[in-house]
Amino acid sequence: MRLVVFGAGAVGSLFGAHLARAGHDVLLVGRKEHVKAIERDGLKVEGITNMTVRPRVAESLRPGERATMVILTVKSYDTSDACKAIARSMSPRPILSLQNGLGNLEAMEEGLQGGGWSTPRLNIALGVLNWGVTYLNAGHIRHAGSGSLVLGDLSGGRAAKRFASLFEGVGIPTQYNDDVLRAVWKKVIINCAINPVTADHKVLNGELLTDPLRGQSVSLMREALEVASAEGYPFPEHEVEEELFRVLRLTAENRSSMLQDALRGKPTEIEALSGVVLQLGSAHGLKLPHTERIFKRLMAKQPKPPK
Ligand code: KPL
Repeated sequence: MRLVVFGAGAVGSLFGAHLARAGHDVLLVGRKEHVKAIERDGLKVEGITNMTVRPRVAESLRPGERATMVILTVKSYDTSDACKAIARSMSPRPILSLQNGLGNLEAMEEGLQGGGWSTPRLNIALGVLNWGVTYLNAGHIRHAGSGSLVLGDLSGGRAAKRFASLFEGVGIPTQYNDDVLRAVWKKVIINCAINPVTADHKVLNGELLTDPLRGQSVSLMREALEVASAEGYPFPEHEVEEELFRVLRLTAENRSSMLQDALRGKPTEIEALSGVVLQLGSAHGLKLPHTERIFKRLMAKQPKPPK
């Protein structure tokens, strides 16, 4: 199958590698240095997965790009622009978001519509991935741990079922969930509890298993839980706490995506995580002191997203 992975960072490159190894014709769209390194030496994956593969690579999409399906793995703040470029290059087809944060669905619809797709929601599938993957350097990533991959469609759509069978076919265990927005919220809560703490203290995920960072992480989890519940997605606290520690154990040796961005001097996804949680919380009259404090600290440190 001909596949485009748009956003060849750590996650996009890993999915592209698995699909290419299984014989799919993969085009990875990414940044110049990564593209050049892969053209020269192939894409190297180490860790719990080891392989070197040679997918096709490009820095942008050509008009009339042929692809059966598209996997979107750009940072949340690049979603709308990326989707506009995709829609300008090809007619409507299944597109899966494997991204962090809230607001990606709306940004995808805006971008795809802006690029000319008329009812993009029917083509969009959402994915929730709890894997630890690190971008080591150009052409080289580490797969540190695998949690789960949950996919789902929005009302009326069928795209996620096609992605689920694609991934199962290449040996990536995938669950299909009828209420994917609930799964997105659960992941957002987990990311709000892990990513900002690791980026602020420059530590691996596993450091959050012990105090004092464990306490900070649980406080952030509780605040995000309150907001999720006010938004109509209530979760039993013990269930999310168990999931938080399960993800921390499975990805203990991993640098969270936010820490990786912070160390590379890139903008982080703090606005699509704690920032959106704070906005929604304030609309519900909720006080979120831990989230507010860490949001301000990380916003003060980060460069502005490129426009
Ligand atoms: O999603 C992640 C991320 O880093 O963004 C986790 C699951 C926390 C793995 O690090």
